Parts: sequence; structure tokens; C-alpha cells
Amino acid sequence: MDRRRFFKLLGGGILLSPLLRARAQQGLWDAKTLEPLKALGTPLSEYGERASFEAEVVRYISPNLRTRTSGADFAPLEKLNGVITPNGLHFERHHGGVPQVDPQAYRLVIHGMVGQPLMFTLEDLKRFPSTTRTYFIECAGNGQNGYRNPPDPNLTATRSRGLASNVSWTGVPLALLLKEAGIKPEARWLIPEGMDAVAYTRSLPLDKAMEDVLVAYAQNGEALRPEQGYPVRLVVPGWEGSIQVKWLRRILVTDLPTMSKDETSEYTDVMADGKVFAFTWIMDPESIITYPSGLQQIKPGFHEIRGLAWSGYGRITKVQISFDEGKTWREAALEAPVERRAFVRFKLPWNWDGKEVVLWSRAWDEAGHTQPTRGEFFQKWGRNNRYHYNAIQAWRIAADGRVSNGDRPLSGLAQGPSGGCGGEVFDV
Ligand SMILES: Nc1nc2c(c(=O)[nH]1)N[C@H]1C(S)=C(S)[C@@H](COP(=O)(O)O)O[C@H]1N2
Ligand SMILES: [Mo]
Repeated sequence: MDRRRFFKLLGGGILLSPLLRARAQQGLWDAKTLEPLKALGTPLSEYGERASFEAEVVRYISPNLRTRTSGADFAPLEKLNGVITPNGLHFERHHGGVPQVDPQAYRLVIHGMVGQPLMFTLEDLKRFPSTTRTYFIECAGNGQNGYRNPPDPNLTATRSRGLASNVSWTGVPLALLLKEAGIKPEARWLIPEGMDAVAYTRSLPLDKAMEDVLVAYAQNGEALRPEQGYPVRLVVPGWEGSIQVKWLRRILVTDLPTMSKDETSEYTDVMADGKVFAFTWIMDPESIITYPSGLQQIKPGFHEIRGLAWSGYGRITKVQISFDEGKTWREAALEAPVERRAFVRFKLPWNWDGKEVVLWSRAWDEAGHTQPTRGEFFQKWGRNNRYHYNAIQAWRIAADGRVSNGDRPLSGLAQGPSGGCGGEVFDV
């Protein structure tokens, strides 16, 4: 039988199904759909590109920030699958742009309160025993767009929580390098510094460094991207992004923190009474429903509610969904493996009856922490703070299926906080 006839018959046979006949009448397919292409495809390529049709899946850069070297952009959370953030879509936060570093010229120095100062080339670092682990990185300013009052009606999942990404990192445990240098007994702190033009510097407690900090050179199987710190950055599991120094140039071992400009002018939490918290390192639990979420539109019927949750305190133990603004909760399924200090995907099957509804999600972690409501968060922090916003994000589904920000305005607050790391208008 010739191929043409075969496909015609096959097509005709399938068309006996009433459902497919209806589909064909809607113009959604015909028997030709089953025929192979008539032209050969493109040849092999040395470095793969995604399908051209996917070009709109990009990081969100606020129009206010497009030309700024100090700024942040957002991973497109609602357009991603699974838990790994693709390298080209990892959120970015730079204080002085992205330096281009030649890996041949790269050097890392460890000095200060050590038995012997050491210098490593990239090759040296790669000879040490390596570790690969999946961890999230989240900017302390994540959530700032949700922190506004009154709430932004055009908020998306990306703009609500996209200053976070999740990566399989490869590198050397920092503890190995410190042991090599020999830490003096009075040493308590490390001062890692980046090689970018702002000489980015933070204070890192020695205990955390010895526990699980990585000197990372790879991101999801390939070298770090320049935006993520090529060739070497610190990965500090579960702690705020700002301490995870990129383009790592040196580590000074000391007995005291430095109180550097990068941890005093920024990344301190101003409380409602004006008192300031410094060194709030561990990121509180977060969750965000990515489907359905802001600016999407759904139809009545079956949907899988999907989202991402994570916590700097360890494993996520539970994610709950509410359809009545917190009066009752249903437990979502968590997709295994649930790793410590990494994104986990949650899912809940749901039939939408076409009536207006507000969805909430709330994550719990193994330390027993959970997310506050928006009202609780504002009560604690007032409108002074710019960081560590992890209140429940609400999505409202209108009767026409359109999804928008379901957060309620809070009385007594004229406006939200201004500027800062996670906002789209900068005052730094
Ligand atoms: N050297 C250097 N390291 C840096 C920064 C920087 O500007 N310079 N920004 C910090 C901040 S505030 C964050 S949130 C993370 C962002 O990491 P990413 O750009 O890989 O997402 O890097 C941190 N490390
Ligand atoms: Mo940050």
C-alpha cells in the first residue's frame, strides 16, 4: 500500500471518532496532520538554542531599569516547569553591572586570621573534591512588589516572587579551603569580596561557612553564567541572596563583622517602631501559586493548581491552599524529591465552577515556620521595611476567568515602602 493511501485511510479511520470529527470541523486538524514533513530539518549545532517560538519566555526587566547597571530582574516563574531555573532565566541582581572575567586570570585569595594565606586559580579549585547540590537563591527584596499598599492590580507571579531561582550548583565546600589555610582559634567571621566595580562585601559567620557554603563554579551542569558570578561565586544555602557574593575575589578571615556598606545601607530590616534589625540572613518560608496567577485567564472545569514553595530553614513539609481567604485549607501534593533549602513544586487538582474565588497558598517548613497574612506582616513591620516580605499572595479569579492580584488594601497605610532591591523603582 502506498504511504499516501495509508495515511488517508488512517486519517479517515480516526475521523470516525465523534470527538475528533468535531475537532476536524473546528479546523483544529486534518488527515494531513499525520503526514511526515517533506523537507529535511536543520543540521547539528555546537550549542543548542531553544525553539524560536519560546522567545517570549524571558526575565522581566522593569522599564524603569532597562539601562541601569545597578538593578534587579525577575525569573518568569509562571512560565517555568519543574523546579530547576534554566540558566538564561535565573533572576539577576547586580550593584555595579556584570564584569567579564577571564578564567585564566582568575585568582581567589584567602587571608587574615589563617595559618597560611592561600591563592587559588580556577584549575586549583576544580581539583578539590566537588559537591553538587540543589539550592534556591532569593533576594532579600523579593516580594517587594507585593508589599505595596494599595496592592498593584497588574501583579504577576513573576513580579510578586521572581527574585528567586533554584539551581543545581557544583563547587568546592568552603570548609575544605578554610581547613587548607588553617583557621586561627580566635577567628569568627569571613569577609568575602567580589571583583565587581563596587567591591561588593558582606560579613559571613565562620560557623555557616564550615556547615554547607559552596565555592561554586558550575550552574545546572555548565560553567556559571557571567550574571551569576562567572567564574566563581559563593552559594550560602537558605540565606538571603545578598550574602552569596559573586565574582568572588578574596575572603578575609576576621574575629568581627565589617558592617560594610552592602550590609548597612541595604539589607537591614527597619521595624514598625523604627528599630533596625541587621543580619537577618535566613529566608523565611515562601510559596507562590504560578497557575492560575496574575494576568492569566482560565475556563470553568478541571485545573491543576500549581506553584513553588521554599524555605531557608530546611525542607518544606506542607503547602496549603485556601479558597475562602484562610477560613479553611486543603493540603496540596508536594512533588518528590523534597530537598532542603530548594524549590519544591506543589499541585492540587481543582474543578472551577465559574464563580468568583480568591486563592491563597501557605507553606510550612521543618522548623515549624509558616507565612503570615498580609495584615500580620504589615502589623509587625509597618511600612518602613523593604526586605523579607513573605506574606501570603492572593489571586482573585473573576467570573470571566481573568486572574488578578487578590491582596486586599490595608487601611492606615497611605502607600508601601519606596525603592530598594526588589522594587522596580530604585533609590540606590
Ligand atoms: N559581587 C557581587 N555579589 C553579589 C551582588 C553584587 O552586586 N555583587 N548582589 C547580591 C545580591 S543582592 C543578590 S540577591 C544575589 C543575586 O544573585 P544572582 O544575580 O545570581 O541572581 O547576588 C549577590 N551577590
Ligand atoms: Mo539581593
